[in-house]
Amino acid sequence: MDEIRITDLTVFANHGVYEEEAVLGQKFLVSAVMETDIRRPGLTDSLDNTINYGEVSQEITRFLTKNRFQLIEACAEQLAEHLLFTYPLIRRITLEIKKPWAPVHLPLDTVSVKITRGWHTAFIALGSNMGDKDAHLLFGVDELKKVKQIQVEKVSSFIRTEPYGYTDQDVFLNGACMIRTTLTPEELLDVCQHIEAEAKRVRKIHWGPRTLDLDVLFYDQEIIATERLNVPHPDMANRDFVLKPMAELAPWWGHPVSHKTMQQMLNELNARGEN
Ligand code: A4P
Ligand code: MG
Repeated sequence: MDEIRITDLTVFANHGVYEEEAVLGQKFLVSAVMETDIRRPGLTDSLDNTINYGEVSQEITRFLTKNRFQLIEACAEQLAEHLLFTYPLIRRITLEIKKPWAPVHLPLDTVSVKITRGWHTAFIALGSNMGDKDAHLLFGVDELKKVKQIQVEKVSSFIRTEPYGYTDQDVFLNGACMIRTTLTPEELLDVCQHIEAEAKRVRKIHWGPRTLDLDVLFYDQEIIATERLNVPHPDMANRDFVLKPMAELAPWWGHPVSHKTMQQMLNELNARGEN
């Protein structure tokens, strides 16, 4: 990916754990490597198509002088997020914040933190088989939209599907959405579970117990297997209620393990069904 770089921008600000640092202030050096597509501004020679590094430098200065943090870790984390939200053309940013002459009573040059943050593409499955299923799925999408770190890019059609697995239950309404997020996979799961809990609470009042199911289907091309999280969501090769919405949203999307596209996986499942 192409890069625009700002190196060692000096900002005088008041971050630090010690009272003296807050009162006296000190110098911070900020470097940013912004990953962005330079092809278009390169060909058009127009500032409208790119990230204005002068503006970004002003914004970094404004952000670091307006806010006060104890840790340079917090400075970096929150500045990175702020820049990603403010400049949509930044896909990924590596930020380094150096503190020259940090007060540790030893002769060091600088201490610094360096982080890389960016936008990730993820897919969330939506499912409901109780009460006003349409309303439940729409509630799920609306709640995802409310999260600052999530941009819902596409929502599939909602389709009626026969229950899979435990079949002695009502038909499902299923769908999926494609999102852009700065959240980690675990944080995204937390959001999904929080929304499920909210939906449950709402339903207790209006439509009885349960059910909104939000599953993380994909997170970029990552393969995750932890106690809490399995991504890509296992068993999707056998589930048309996952593959149909996925093939509608992103038929070209590749499964990171099998390397088959969503359209291919759906075709194969349909072919098996016809045998
Ligand atoms: N978990 C692990 N990986 C993930 C992930 N990628 N996304 C863990 C979300 N959660 C993940 O989930 C149980 C646990 O899975 C969580 O604690 C989480 O840490 P849950 O939502 O509490 O329960 P669940 O979804 O009912 O269970 P499970 O095992 O995930 O069931 P499935 O596989 O999701 O199946 N038939 C049709 N037609 N349509 C459906 O939507 N859904 C199910 C549920 C069965 N049959 C269906 C449908
Ligand atoms: Mg689930």
